[in-house]
Amino acid sequence: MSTVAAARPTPYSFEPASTALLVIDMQRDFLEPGGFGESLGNDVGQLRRTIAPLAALLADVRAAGLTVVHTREGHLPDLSDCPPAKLHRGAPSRRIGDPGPNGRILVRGEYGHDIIDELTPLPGEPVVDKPGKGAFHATDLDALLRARGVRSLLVTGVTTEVCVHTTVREANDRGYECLVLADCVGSYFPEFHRVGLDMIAAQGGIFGWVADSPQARAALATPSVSHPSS
Ligand code: C5J
Repeated sequence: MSTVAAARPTPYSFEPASTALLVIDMQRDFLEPGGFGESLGNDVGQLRRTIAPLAALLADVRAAGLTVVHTREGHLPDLSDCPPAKLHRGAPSRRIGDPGPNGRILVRGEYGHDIIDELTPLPGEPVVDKPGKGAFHATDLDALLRARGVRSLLVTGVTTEVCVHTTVREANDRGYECLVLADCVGSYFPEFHRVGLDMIAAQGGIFGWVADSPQARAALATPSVSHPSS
C-alpha cells in the first residue's frame, strides 16, 4: 500500500497493483501552436509546465509497474462522431476538421492529434481515442481498467476544468478513487485550474483527492505494508 499523506482533503492510499496512471489528451492539438487549443484563442504555453513533472512521474510509474493509459480527444475523418453541438460551438478561428499547420484539427491520424514527443506512449500502453471530453464516454476505458483490476486512478493531463474534470466525475460515478496531480494537470486559465482542483477536493473530497506529483512519487518509492483488519 502507498499513502500520499499530504493529499487534500485527506491522505490518499492506493495499492499500486490496482492503480493506473491516466494521461489525458497530452496532444499537439492542445499543447502546440497551430492546433485546436490555439484556434480557440488560447495561449498553449500555459499547458507546457505540466510536461516535465508528468514525464518524471511517468518514468517512476513505469518503473513501479503500474498500468499506464493515455487518451486522445479527436474524431473520425468524416466527423460522423462529432455532434453538431460540438462542431459549431466556440467560434474558433479554425473548426474541428479544418486544415491547419499540424493537419486537420482534432482528427484521428493527423500529426496534431497525436501525443507530444516528450510523452510518447510505450508499446503495450493502451491509447484510448475518445470523441468527447470525458474519457469514459463512448470508449472502452471502463472495460479496459476493470480487466486489469484497476480501482484507483492517478489523473494527469489537460485541461483541468474540461477533460480532466469531466473524466474524474465519470470515474467517481463508476466507483474509481481518483487522485488528481495538480502539477501534472493544466489549464489555459490559471484561475479555472485553481478552482477546478478546489472543486474536486471540496466537501470532503466530493469527486476525489488532490496532491502534487512529487508527493505521489515519494509514496510510490516507500510503500508501507498493509495489515488486513482482524
Ligand atoms: C478541451 C480537453 N479543452 N482535452 N479538451 O477541449 O480538455
